Amino acid sequence: MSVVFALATPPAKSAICIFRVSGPGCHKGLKLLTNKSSFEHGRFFLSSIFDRGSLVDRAGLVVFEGPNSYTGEDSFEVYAHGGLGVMASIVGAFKGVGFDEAAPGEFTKRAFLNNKITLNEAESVADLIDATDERGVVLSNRSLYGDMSKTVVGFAEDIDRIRVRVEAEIDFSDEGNEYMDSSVISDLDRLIGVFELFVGGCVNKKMFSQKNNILLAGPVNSGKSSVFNRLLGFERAIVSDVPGTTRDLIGSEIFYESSSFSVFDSAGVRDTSDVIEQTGVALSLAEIKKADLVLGVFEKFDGVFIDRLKQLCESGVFISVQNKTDIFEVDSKNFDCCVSAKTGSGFNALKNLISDSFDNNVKHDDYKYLIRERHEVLFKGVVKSLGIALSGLKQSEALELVAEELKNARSGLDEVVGKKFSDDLLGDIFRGYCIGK
Ligand SMILES: Nc1nc2c(ncn2[C@@H]2O[C@H](COP(=O)(O)OP(=O)(O)OP(=O)(O)O)[C@@H](O)[C@H]2O)c(=O)[nH]1
Ligand SMILES: [Mg+2]
Repeated sequence: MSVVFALATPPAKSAICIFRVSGPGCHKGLKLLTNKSSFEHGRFFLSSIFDRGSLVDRAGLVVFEGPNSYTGEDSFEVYAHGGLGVMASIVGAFKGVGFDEAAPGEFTKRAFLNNKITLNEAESVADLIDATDERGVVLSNRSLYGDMSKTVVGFAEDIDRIRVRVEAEIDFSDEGNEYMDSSVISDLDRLIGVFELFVGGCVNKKMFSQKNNILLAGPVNSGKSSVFNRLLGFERAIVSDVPGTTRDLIGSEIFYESSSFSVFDSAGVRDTSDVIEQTGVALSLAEIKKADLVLGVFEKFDGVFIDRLKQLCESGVFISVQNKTDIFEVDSKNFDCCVSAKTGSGFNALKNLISDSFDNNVKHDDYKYLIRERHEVLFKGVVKSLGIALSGLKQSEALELVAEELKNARSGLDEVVGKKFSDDLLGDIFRGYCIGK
C-alpha cells in the first residue's frame, strides 16, 4: 500500500483546513516534513511544516500508529491555516516526500480492507455524510455504530448451524439410516420469522431520501415565487407583476428545525397560447402528481381551482395557502394557512404546517437501519433462499438442495458485511465517496 493524502475539508478559504495522510512509511515522510525525529502518538501538537527547507505553515498535527487508526495503518492529520495558498503548498510538500493523492473514499476503503469496519459500515459512513436531516443522521448512525453488522453476522451463523444439521442428516441417510430431526424445520421457520422482522426494520436510502419534495403551485401571479423566496430566505426565483413570469421548475433546499426539504417553484396554472408557458404549465401539473406536499398558493378563495389541484395531488398532502394578506382580507375559514410573502407574516405557522405534515407521513422511528439498494436486493435473496430451503425440508425434498439454498442465504449475508466482495463492487461503492473520507 502506498502513502496517500487528501484534503478532508472543502477546497475553499476557511479558518483551518485538514489533511489526512495514511499508509506504511508515512511517519518517515512526516519526519522529513517537520524536521522532527519522533512523535507522540494520538496527541495533538504544533509543528512547523517545511517543503524542501522552506516553511509552509505552523500547523496542528495528530499522529496515529496502526492498527490504532481510522484506516488501521500508520497515519496522521494536519490542521493548517485554511488559505488556498497554504493548501497548495502542503500538497506540494506531500508530493515532494513521495505521497500520492488519495482516490475518493480511499481512507474508508483501507479501513474496510484492514478489517476496521465491515462493508455495510463503510457504506454507512458515506450515508451519514450524505444525510441532510436529523432522521438521516439517526438511521445512518444506527447502521454504522449500532448492531447491524453484528445482527447480520449472527443470522449468518444461525443459518450455518441449521445447514450443519441438514448436512448431518444427509450423512445419516447416506449410511442408510432414517433420522429426521423435526426441530430443524421449526428452527428454520423461526429464524425466517426473526430475519423478516429485521428486514422490515430496514429502510432503503433511495426511498427514504426521495421524500420531502414540496411544490408551490397555483394560479399565475398569486405570489408562488415570492412565497418560495421567503421560505428559502433569499431571492432565488424571479418575482414580477407580469402574470406567467415563472416558466420552469426552480428547485432549492430549505432547512427547518431538524429537517430539510426540497422545494420547487412552478409556473402558474392558466390557459395560455404561449408555447413555452404551456410547457411550463404541463410541467407544473405533472409535478403536482409526484410531489409529497403541494402548497397551493392563492390570493383569494377559488374553490373550483383548489379542488382541481387537490384532485391532481395523487400521493402527496395538499395545503391551501392564502398569500398577500397585507392587501387582501385574511380568509382563515377557507385556507389552511394565511401569509404575506411581502411582510413575512404567517410564515412560522406555514413552516410548522410543512414540518408537521412530514412528521405525520414519515415515521422514521418505525425503522431501525438505513440500507442501500444493494443490501435490499441481498436481503430479499436471503429470504427467498431460506423460504425454498424451508419448503424443501417440509416436503422432504433432496436435502442436498436444501443445504445449497442455506449456503446461498449465508453467502448473501456475507456479501452485505463484505466477507465476500469483488474489486468491481468496491469500485462501485467507493467511487461516490468524498475525497479525504
Ligand atoms: N402586496 C403583496 N404583493 C405580493 C405578495 N407576494 C407577491 N406579491 C406580488 O405579486 C406579484 C407576483 O408575484 P410572484 O411571486 O412573481 O407570483 P407568481 O405566483 O410566482 O407568478 P407567476 O410566476 O407569474 O405565476 C409581484 O408583483 C409580487 O411583488 C404579498 O405577499 N403581498
Ligand atoms: Mg413565479
